[in-house]
Amino acid sequence: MGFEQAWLSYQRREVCGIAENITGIYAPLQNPVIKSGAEELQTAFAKIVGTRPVLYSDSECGHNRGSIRLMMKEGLPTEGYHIFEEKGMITVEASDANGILYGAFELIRCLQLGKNLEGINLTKEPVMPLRMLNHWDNMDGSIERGYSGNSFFFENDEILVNERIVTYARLLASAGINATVINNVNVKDSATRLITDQYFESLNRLSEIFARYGIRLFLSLNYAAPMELLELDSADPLDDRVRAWWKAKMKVVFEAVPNLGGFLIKADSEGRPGPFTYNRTHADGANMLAEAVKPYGGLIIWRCFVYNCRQDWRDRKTDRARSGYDNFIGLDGTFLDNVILQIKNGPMDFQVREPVHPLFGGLTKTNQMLEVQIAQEYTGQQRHVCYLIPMFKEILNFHTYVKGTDDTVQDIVSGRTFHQTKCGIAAVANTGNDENWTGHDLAAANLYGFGRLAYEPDLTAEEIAEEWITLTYGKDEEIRKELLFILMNSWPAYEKYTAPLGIGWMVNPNCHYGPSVDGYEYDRWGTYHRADHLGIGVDRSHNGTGYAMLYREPNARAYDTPETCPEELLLFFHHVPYSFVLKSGRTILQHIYDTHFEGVELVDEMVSRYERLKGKLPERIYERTMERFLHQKEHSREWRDQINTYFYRKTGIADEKGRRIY
Ligand code: GCW
Repeated sequence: MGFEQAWLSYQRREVCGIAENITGIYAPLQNPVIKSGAEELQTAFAKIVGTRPVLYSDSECGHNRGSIRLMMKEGLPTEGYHIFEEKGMITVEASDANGILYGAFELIRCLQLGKNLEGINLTKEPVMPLRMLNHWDNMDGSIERGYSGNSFFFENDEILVNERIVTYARLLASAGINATVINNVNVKDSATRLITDQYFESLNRLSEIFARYGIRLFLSLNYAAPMELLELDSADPLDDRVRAWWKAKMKVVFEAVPNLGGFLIKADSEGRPGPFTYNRTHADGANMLAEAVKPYGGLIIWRCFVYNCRQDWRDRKTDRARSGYDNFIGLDGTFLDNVILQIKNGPMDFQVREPVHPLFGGLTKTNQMLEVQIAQEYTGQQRHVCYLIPMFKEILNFHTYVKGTDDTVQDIVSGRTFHQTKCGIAAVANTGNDENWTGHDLAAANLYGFGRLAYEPDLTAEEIAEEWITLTYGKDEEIRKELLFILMNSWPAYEKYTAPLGIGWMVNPNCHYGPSVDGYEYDRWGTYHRADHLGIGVDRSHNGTGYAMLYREPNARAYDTPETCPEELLLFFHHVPYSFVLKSGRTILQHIYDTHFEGVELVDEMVSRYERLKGKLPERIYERTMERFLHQKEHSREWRDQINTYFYRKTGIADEKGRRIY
């Protein structure tokens, strides 16, 4: 067993009486999504309970003890479901097919978790309308920032349609994910041609598999496609020829691939083309495309990750953190209704700690989506364990003060604050063609967790982790306890032994892996820590770049002074002397030393806890995970020592506790 089915790798479990007695599943099987749900239940019962209920293509089974019925019922919330048991019969009802599918997977989850189905009565509805993955897969099979092998969507400029795609769709649906973008936002070469007839047939087949699991296929789009496909000499969004070209193009595309949900666009960012070339705004660009896809119900998801990547490190006025906000805030209210702005969780780039992006709470008249990254580009690249759901929860729970005092990022992207339905959450995916999907076995908790969080953000990070552990490894108290400890301590540990107090980066350029304190310090990417022998940090207060003032009160005021700034973000917002004293009574310098030693100790503790599972987990899985832990152990020491030594050499001040610093 190599966990080819991840958390759907069913094993026999002890189940309650009702589950054992199920012999029939009644459902309107003519609906392909409901059929998937019914078949999933059938397979799960066969493998978990050891019985194989018969499928009947009628949901009207009367009242049949020992049956499950899946039925449509009006009035329930979109993609939600109601499950209940009565006299030995289990009913899953929903107002749409996705709701039924999610209800079926919920029942399977109950089986896997060993829950008693007797008297079950459960109503759920997804909080985020769009629950989406963004793959950064290239058509040559490589994956940008991919840490679990190659793409399973593409190889040699061809689209792959095979069994793995089906398992992929099952995994996503079981976690509640309903949309996916399969190609990299950096659209180049053959990927530009995905909107030509060269690829329609395979795309259509792919989209049909996804559709059976309630997942909508999206593509990343090359903004300059009319030029790169050699059909026009411009991509000016206000040029009538360009607008007509896109309209005609979208007609062809949607006719050929009717299940397509729309497009994701990275424009004017890191060398990608965009409307700036023609002195047009991002609203001009997005709206042109939105008009073209509107007749087909298509969405345009436009990324706000726009900044100057040719900065001069000597320049202290330009602040990359400001750029997303500055580029988009003035456009609020000018986007068409089928445009969604997709905003990274923080203003920089998926660091282990960042403030929440100020566009959340800034924008009030625009559809918005949160972008997080489960590919651990800056958080250990799926070689270090780093369970990110606690971070995502902090982000979702951040108070923006855009409307009253209670309003959070979650309220905005769930559509509650501004009464929107075109919104949600996307994660840069962490999958590849590795046998276990995510390279590190424990990184699958981020994939599963992301979907669960998007559907039910009120679940705690612990609840999600526990669920994932039991689904994956079975019900065993020791496994649950040790893996839960590891997962829940992994993000705090990573934060402790890497860049301190919100400053971020300090990684090797390009690959973004491993410590290099000054790696980006004199580079063009706008990512500086400004450390000298006296102090460290970037002044983003009103005296500095003014970034802190982009937030609504009371956030702006709190961020603006070192004394009131949340300490975990202190160096992000302020340049302070090493002697600055934190609430703990420690100086910044001592805090850096201490946390770096603590981080490594925590890793050691995680590893020794994992060792206790030897003999309990399947050997191959135990060994391959252990291999990664051993690397993390060594590599966390490298981080600790490089960072501690750097600051020791800058300051000449020794560790109060006399520990070894090189
Ligand atoms: O910082 C960057 C990553 C790039 C990525 C980019 C983005 C897809 O290092 O690899 O490009 O973020 O989000 O567009």
